[in-house]
Amino acid sequence: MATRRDFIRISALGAGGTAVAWPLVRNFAKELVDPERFIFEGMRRTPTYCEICFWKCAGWVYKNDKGDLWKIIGNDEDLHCNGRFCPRGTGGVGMYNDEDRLKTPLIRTQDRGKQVFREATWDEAFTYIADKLKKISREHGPECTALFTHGSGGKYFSTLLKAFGSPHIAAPSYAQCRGPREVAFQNTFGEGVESPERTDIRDTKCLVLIGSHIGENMHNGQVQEMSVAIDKGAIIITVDPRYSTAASKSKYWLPIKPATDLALLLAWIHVILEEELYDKAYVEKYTMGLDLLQAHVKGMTPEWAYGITTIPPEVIRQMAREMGHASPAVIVHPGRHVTWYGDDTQRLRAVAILNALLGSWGRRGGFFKPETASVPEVPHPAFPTPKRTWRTEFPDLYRLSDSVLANGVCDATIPDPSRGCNFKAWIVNGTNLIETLPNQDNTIKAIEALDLLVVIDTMPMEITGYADVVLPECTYIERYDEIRVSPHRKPQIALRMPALKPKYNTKPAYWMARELAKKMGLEAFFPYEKIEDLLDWQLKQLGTSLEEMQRIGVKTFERTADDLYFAPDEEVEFGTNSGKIELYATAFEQEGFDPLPKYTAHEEPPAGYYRLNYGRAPMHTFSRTSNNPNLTDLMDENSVWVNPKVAQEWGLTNDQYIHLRNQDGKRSEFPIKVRITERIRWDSVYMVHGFGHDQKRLKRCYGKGASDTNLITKVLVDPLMGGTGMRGNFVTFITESEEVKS
Ligand SMILES: Nc1nc2c(c(=O)[nH]1)N[C@H]1C(S)=C(S)[C@@H](COP(=O)(O)OP(=O)(O)OC[C@H]3O[C@@H](n4cnc5c(=O)[nH]c(N)nc54)[C@H](O)[C@@H]3O)O[C@H]1N2
Ligand SMILES: Nc1nc2c(c(=O)[nH]1)N[C@H]1C(S)=C(S)[C@@H](COP(=O)(O)OP(=O)(O)OC[C@H]3O[C@@H](n4cnc5c(=O)[nH]c(N)nc54)[C@H](O)[C@@H]3O)O[C@H]1N2
Ligand code: SF4
Ligand SMILES: [Mo]
Repeated sequence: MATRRDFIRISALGAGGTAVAWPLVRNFAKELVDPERFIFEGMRRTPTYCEICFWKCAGWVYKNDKGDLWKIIGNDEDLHCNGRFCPRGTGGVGMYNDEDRLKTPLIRTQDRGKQVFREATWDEAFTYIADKLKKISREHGPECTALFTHGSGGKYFSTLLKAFGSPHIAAPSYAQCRGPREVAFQNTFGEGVESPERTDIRDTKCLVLIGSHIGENMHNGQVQEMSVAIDKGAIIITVDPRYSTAASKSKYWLPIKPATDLALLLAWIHVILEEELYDKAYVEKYTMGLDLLQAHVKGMTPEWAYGITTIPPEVIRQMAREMGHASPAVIVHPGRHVTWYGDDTQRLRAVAILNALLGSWGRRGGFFKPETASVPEVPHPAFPTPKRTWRTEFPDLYRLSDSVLANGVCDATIPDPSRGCNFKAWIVNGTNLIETLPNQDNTIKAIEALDLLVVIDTMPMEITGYADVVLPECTYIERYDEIRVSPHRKPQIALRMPALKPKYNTKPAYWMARELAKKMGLEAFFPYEKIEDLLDWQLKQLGTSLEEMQRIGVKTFERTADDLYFAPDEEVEFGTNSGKIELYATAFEQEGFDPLPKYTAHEEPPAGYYRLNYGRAPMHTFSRTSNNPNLTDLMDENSVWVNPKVAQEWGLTNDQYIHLRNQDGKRSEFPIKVRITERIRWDSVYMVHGFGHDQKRLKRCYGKGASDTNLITKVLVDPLMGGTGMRGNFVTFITESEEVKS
């Protein structure tokens, strides 16, 4: 059997086609697929999928009689949204209308960190980039180039990078988001949770949310299914140090002491085993390691956990019984942004184990088995084989990671004599790394060491200020993109096409990647002349066509097998080492990690400091929507939530502007408004991520609110897979300051 590390090595290289010249895919349905027909011939409705967040709901863009953008609404056929967009999705109109958008390619002419750029033609910009990349490749090897990407156009730049000879494609959705969850579930069930999550919320009888703040986290389908479940009488248990929107809809709210969840989870496992609340037939048939687990959690009683979590023992027992009674229609939700305290993979392993004991994996009301349509890749020459990967620079670290780490690339960019190669060029597509990666000083240090930073974005975000070349992308409303395929109860595809011509001198990512490829002699990897030809070729092989998809937007296929849930007594081979659900993770043991999760205490805030907690607001997505005219109307700054007891101690009043300073002396760049509320524990403060922008070109949001990233200087890295735990930072209040507003 291939070891995990072999698997990582193979997958990092990617599987290319065979090395022959491929004919161009072209002109299959020329008249039918021309987008100009929609733009100019008065078609009012064009399909899209939303780019405001990564739930990727499919919808319709409507124009008015004059041909101006009117509204964006959900597509009724879409499994991600069921015809309804969230407030951010309908506010997508503002992304198109934002007058602060990037308008033309820019090339840096002066100091980094300051936006001193000259306007350039596309050809100049591409020539500049291609020349630099070729030089870097000659001097250091193509592997010294990395792509950071979060968003649809990433596919095309990934092809370009692989064609160039680099395997270094990193997404912040791994090591800054759901990486630990995927590693934990893969090593328990042999499969990850994926996106959209395979949680069967609509049919669940008991939903346990541990720091998963659905309702503020507006991932559409989940929010809708949670409200269906509530209507059907499901019990919701929310574990959160903050009284979240989800907590307000819950039967039970457990205001846990932050950073102690793993103790609660282990105590729940203890009770479920001790009181025999687990699904015995399921556990016997499908799992391995029960005896070892039983011995492991023997002393981890509710009384033990009480001292750690502050949750009373009788509450811990009662919740375990609620879960046991609902089994197998119970979901201990794995969450999504799970990079909290550095032991996140182990915390998510405890979540996975609980679900396994309750028999919820593969069961109605638990976790279903999703199916995904597969879109054929256009045949192209084989990608060259890279000679090095980022792993060479991190021998023996993060052995369970199966993706390139954004933070790893960042660290390996900072010059270090012990490293064979440092990264020299970054291409950054659709990710505002300055706000996205923790420890901003580190990110900036890495950027300062680069020979080339190319940023593809729609807005003049913080990261564009550090670029050598800025390539302005048109918004998702003005472009085609790859066909959306995502795992769901039924396989489904969705089309995004331009509803309007790109504003200003902006272009889609697929065009940029192909033009750059031409300059670099790599056009064989993009064997089509027009994106419409590629899409039509792909869609025809799925039994549809571009013409049909332009009319219907979303197409649903039947499942290939009736296996949404396990059939009674079904024999199942799980994709783990043992072929069983591994309560005891053998792959962890092989790599020298704890095969069963252990609780270790985390650092506590020093006197006068409070744990910095952060999360989402329903009307914004990260830092990307803070300047959106429609969404700033709904919320234009964040505030810091402070417990009344703490506010009294510090003499804070509601709506007062203060600064925050963290344990390393880092002060928030801008003042933030105080919100005094019982909804946060006395040991923490809370703020919404994505505010406190320091780019003056973002006229609506510049200086509004504070940035959590600014204050996250301490990073708790997960030793198993390199995830960046961000919740180990503490802040205090600065009320006396010349910059305080009121
Ligand atoms: N401090 C802190 N850090 C975090 C988080 C947190 O809560 N707090 N959350 C983490 C999580 S869970 C995640 S998933 C990541 C998210 O990280 P990112 O995806 O980097 O988040 P955004 O800040 O929205 O940055 C997106 C960038 O893409 C640009 N953009 C938007 N649309 C387009 C487009 O169509 N084309 C192109 N080319 N660019 C576009 C935006 O202008 C913006 O610059 O952040 C992680 N980092
Ligand atoms: N509106 C909106 N929705 C979004 C996004 C967005 O930007 N805007 N982003 C999407 C993305 S990419 C992601 S990854 C998800 C993230 O959303 P989730 O995965 O749901 O949540 P997290 O960001 O991990 O956690 C936030 C919650 O954790 C609580 N918390 C903090 N510390 C602790 C602790 O020690 N223990 C416990 N039990 N709870 C704690 C906070 O109080 C808060 O309620 O949201 C998605 N949905
Ligand atoms: S959940 Fe909202 S923002 Fe995200 S893709 Fe769907 S409509 Fe867009
Ligand atoms: Mo995320």
